[in-house]
Amino acid sequence: MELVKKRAAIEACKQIKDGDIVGLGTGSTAAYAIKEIGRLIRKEKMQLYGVPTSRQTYLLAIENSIPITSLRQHPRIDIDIDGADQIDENLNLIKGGGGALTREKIIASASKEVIIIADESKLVKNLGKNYYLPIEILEFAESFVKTQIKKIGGKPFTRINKNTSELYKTDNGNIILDIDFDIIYEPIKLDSKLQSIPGIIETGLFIGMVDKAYIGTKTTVKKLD
Ligand code: A5P
Repeated sequence: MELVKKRAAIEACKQIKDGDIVGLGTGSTAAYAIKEIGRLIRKEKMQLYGVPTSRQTYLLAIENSIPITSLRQHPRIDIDIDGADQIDENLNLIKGGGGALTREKIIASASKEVIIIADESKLVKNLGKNYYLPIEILEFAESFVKTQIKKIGGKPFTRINKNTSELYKTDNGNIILDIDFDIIYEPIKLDSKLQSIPGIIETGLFIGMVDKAYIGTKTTVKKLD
């Protein structure tokens, strides 16, 4: 599995050009891309700057000698390479398993090209089956948001930090709800319903944002456009 993720990441990194500002995704697959970007800088002498999507990614980028920049300095990112939790046949995604969905969505939206890297277990016919949809919300609004979500057919669970058994907090100081919607047949409709609930900061539905996906299999890397 690790080799499969690594292969997909290395293949995707071939799309990076000298001088690029690169969005750095979060998660175990994106970590392989970050290591490869570090190698491109050190060994291939490419001049690249990274915009991290989480604190965890920021630390990994520093460890791999990637010069860090920000959206303030570079509002337009050339290429974003990130992982996903589920990918449907239209390259719509569920993201947020690692809790970084809000910054990940901002970086993806600010990027000229978005490339998703994953192993083939992430490919699904419909989003939502066997994976709860993460959303980032204000802790203040927790009970209100949960009530509204139940009204539209979801079962929300507040994410707990497994290490501390306390509420899981995002890099932005907010909390995450993981919602069981069963199969999400109409992701666009669901996303707009969720976006209209006050207190929800961002949803893990990434719709129409992805240009390409590199899917690692045991034998090859499939490229989906
Ligand atoms: C982070 O918030 C997520 O969106 C990740 O991109 C996602 O969880 C993928 O992680 P893995 O590559 O570790 O499966």
